[in-house]
Amino acid sequence: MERKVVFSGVQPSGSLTIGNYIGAIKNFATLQDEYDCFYCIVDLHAITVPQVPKDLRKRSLDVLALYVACGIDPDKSTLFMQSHVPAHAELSWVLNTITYMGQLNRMTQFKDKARKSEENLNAGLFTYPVLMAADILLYQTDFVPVGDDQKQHIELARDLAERFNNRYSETFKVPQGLYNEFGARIMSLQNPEVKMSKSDADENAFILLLDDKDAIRRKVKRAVTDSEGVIAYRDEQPGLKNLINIYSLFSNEKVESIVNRYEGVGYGKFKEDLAEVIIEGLLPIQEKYHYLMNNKDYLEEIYKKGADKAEYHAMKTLRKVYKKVGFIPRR
Ligand code: AQP
Repeated sequence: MERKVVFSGVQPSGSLTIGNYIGAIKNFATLQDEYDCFYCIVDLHAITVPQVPKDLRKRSLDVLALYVACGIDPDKSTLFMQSHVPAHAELSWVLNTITYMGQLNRMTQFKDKARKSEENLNAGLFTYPVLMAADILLYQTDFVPVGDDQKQHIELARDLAERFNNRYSETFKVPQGLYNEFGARIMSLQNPEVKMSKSDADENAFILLLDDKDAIRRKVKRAVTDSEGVIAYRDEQPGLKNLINIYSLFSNEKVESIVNRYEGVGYGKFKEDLAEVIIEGLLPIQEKYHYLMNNKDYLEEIYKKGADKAEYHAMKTLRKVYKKVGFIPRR
């Protein structure tokens, strides 16, 4: 029986945060024994906001090393750079022609990013979700493990697959988002109303997977809580609730048990312990990351092999699409 397909990607638009890890990457490794997994470094997406070319190259390799450091086995999963497989951009163009402007206008991520980069409101930022749909649909994907900030984009991918299938006959599998029940949205440490984001201008808002011990301790200490002074897990204390979530996700201890243990203890002690839990959780990832970054030949081998394999599958779909829309085959 054919295995079901999983696709997901991460932008090399900044150093990765514990939000990216908890919401997405942590689950990638757990899926690879059961499914055919494609994990992409979506560099084409990253240039929708200005990037320094040298940094982008470094970060793209960083994301690859972090994928492997977080437990993804390159012999089981396909790891590759999006720009190495031109079919992504090509399918994206075709899908653009069946996407309604109104749909893209409703995308909350576009609205948020447009607000932040008014001077660079480029068309790529607007059509970002169409490229994401192309990424997913090229691999006849069944499941897409992402944080819940991506729900609207997954809906668009489903919608475009159905629209294309209805217009030209069955071509794409209609994918499903795979969201964590718990931890699908880690919030900013400085403003618990917004999600933790690697491109946040305030570096105290996020913890990076590669932050050192001092930075982690400092950022947790400065995390915004409230003046209630009581450790409780409730919506009225959103900063604390987010910290308890992070504690639970790193320690695998149940929320209830954490709250009971810290009953009557001040925020200071809780934050100190939280910092240590995060440090301990990130340590093996950081060690493996540094080891891999000293073995760049190995990383190069992974992304080259990955691109060949990804391209084989992507081209199968793209050839079908080109035929259905009426392009003359080259041979
Ligand atoms: N705060 C978060 N909590 C849970 N999951 C999150 N993800 C991102 N932030 C959180 C998930 O991480 C995966 C990779 O995200 P991305 O790099 O493709 O883009 P993003 O969602 O736009 O993430 P950032 O960190 O906010 O990046 P920037 O600042 O560059 O826009 C996705 O599955 C996402 O859901």
